[in-house]
Amino acid sequence: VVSSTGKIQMRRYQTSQEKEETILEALKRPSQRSSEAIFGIVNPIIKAIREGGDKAVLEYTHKFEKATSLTSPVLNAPFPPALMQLPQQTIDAIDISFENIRRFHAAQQEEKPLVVETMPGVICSRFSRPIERVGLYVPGGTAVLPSTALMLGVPAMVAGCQKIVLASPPRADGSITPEIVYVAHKVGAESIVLAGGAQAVAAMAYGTESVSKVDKILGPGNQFVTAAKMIVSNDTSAGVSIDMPAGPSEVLVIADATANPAFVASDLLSQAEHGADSQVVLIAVDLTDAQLLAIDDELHNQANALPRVDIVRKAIDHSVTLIVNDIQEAIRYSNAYAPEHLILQVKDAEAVVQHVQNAGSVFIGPWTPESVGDYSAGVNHSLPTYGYAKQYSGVNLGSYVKHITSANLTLDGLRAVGPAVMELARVEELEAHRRAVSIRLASITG
Ligand code: HSO
Ligand code: ZN
Repeated sequence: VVSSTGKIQMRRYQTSQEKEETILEALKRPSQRSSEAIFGIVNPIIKAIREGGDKAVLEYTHKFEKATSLTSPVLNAPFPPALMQLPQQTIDAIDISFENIRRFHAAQQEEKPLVVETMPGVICSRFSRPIERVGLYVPGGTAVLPSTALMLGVPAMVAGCQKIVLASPPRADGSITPEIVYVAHKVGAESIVLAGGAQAVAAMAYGTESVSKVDKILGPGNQFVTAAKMIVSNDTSAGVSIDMPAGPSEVLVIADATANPAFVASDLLSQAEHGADSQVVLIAVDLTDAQLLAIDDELHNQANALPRVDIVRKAIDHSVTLIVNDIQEAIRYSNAYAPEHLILQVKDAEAVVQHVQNAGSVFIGPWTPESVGDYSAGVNHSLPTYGYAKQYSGVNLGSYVKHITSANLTLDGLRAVGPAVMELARVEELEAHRRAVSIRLASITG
C-alpha cells in the first residue's frame, strides 16, 4: 500500500488478532482476467494459425511485435554466429549456469528400467523414453529471459528429446536476443520460432509450413499463452500436452529474528520486480516492532533504488506481511498458500524443510537468495504458481520423458496369475478376455 508519505509497504496482518478466514482471504492471489474473456480472444488466434499457417503467424508478429521486416517465422539451426555475438562475461555466465543445470538434471535420469517380479514368472517393467519433439516457449515482454531458455532447453537436451523447438517473440527489428540464440545453439535446438503469445503456441501445436509440430509445449507465459496451451492440449486433433498452467511469479519468505532485514527485503523485491501482477508474501515469525520496521525501511529504500521501481510499487500494492507467533504457524500458512518459491531465513532452516508440504522450490538459509535458483544454481526456475504447487512439480527431467511399462510372463507365471484374470473377466462379463487366458492354459494341459 502506498501510504500518504509514499512509503512502499506491504499490507500487514497480525494473525493472533484476526480470524483465520481473514488471513486466508488476504493470502488469495490477485484475481486474473476471467478465463472466458481470455479464451474469447485466444480461440480465433488459434483458428487463424491453423488455417493460415506461416502467413498468419507473420501477420500477428508484424502486428504485436511490430517486427514488420520479418519474412519468415522461423530461424533454423545452424544459427549464424553473427546472431550470437556476446561479451565474454555473458558467455561465461551462461556456460556456468548451463553446466550446473545440466548436472542437476542429468542426475535425475533413471539409471535402469524398473523390474519387479510380482509373482513367480510374472515380470513387470517400467522404462522411460524421451518425448520426441518439444516446443519451449520463452516469453518476451518487459524482460529478455535467456535463463528461461536454459531452464527449458537443458533438461530437454539431457532427456534426449530429438527435436527441440524454441519460440520467443522477436524484437521490433525482427531479431532475437543473442543470448537466447546462444542458448538455443548450446542445447541443440532445431529451430527458433520468431513469434510470441497464443500464435506461437498454436504454430507449435499444429505445425505450419515452416514451424515444426511438437508433442509437448512447455514454458511460462502470460494469460494468453497459458490459455492457448490449455486450449491446444484439450484438442485431440493437436495431440499435444503441456507442462502446467502458469500464473504470475510469486515468493513467500519466512523470516525470524535471525534473518538479516536487508536480505529479506532484497528477496521480496527480486520477485516483485518481475511484474505488476507478481505477489510477494512475508511471514514474520515473532519479530519485534523494531525488527519489522527494519524490514519495512529496507524494502522502501531498496525499492526506490531499483530501475523497475514502478513495477515493484504495483506488485507490493497487492502483497502482504503476516505476523505469526511461531514457525509452526508460519509453515501452516505457507503450505496453505503453496508458493512458487519459498525462502527460509530462520533458525535451523534446514530442519524446517521437512515440514514443507506445498512449494515449487525452496531456498534455504541466509546465503541462498532466490535469484541463484533463477539463473545458475542448477535447480529449475520454471515452477508451479498460483497455488498449483499443491499438485504440480516444477519442470524437471521427468517433464521431458514418458514411461512405458511391459509385462512378460512365463508359462508358470500365466498358471499362477491366470485364474485371477479369468475370474475378474467373468465378473465383468468380458468373455474374450477370459478366453485369452484359458485358450493358452488349455494348449498345454491338452
Ligand atoms: N523468478 C522467475 C524466473 C526468472 N527470474 C527469470 C529471473 N529471470 C520465475 O520463477
Ligand atoms: Zn526471478
